[in-house]
Amino acid sequence: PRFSSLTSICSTRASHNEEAAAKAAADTGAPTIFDKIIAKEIPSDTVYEDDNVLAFRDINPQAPVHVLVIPKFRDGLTSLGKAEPKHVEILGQLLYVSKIVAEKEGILDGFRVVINNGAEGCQSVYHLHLHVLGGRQMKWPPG
Ligand code: TR5
Repeated sequence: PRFSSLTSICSTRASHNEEAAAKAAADTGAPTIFDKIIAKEIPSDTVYEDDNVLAFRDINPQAPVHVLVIPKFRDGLTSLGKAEPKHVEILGQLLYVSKIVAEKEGILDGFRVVINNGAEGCQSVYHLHLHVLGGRQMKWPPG
């Protein structure tokens, strides 16, 4: 089957519990771990915050700089594939905050913004998020 080894393809997670969680991840619309991060019930290393957007360091960084940029109000945006016209403004804000994050982190001359979408795109958390990656030479094509 197409996704039989999805977890090993997509994940570099250290713990089996997290792997199990990732394997079970599906776009159910259920609350995610990011809700707890937004509510400050789980601590995160915040890089940027405003009324609509939160940016915090990825717990499993894939580059010296690896920051996640998320909308505070998911509003149906479990993934980019769920975007509708009403989301255009927040989508623009998320992209602009990615630039602010790159600037703050000193990587404006070379960085990458990634959105993983769905199982085949290796998405594991169903609350839209932009990965801002940099601080090393990136490679192309990505895996
Ligand atoms: O795989 P996708 O594109 O969905 O990205 C989800 C990202 O969330 C991964 O890069 C994870 O490393 C990251 N992640 C997962 C958790 C987490 C986190 N980043 C910061 N803090 C986190 N906490 C507290 N818990 C997580 N489960």
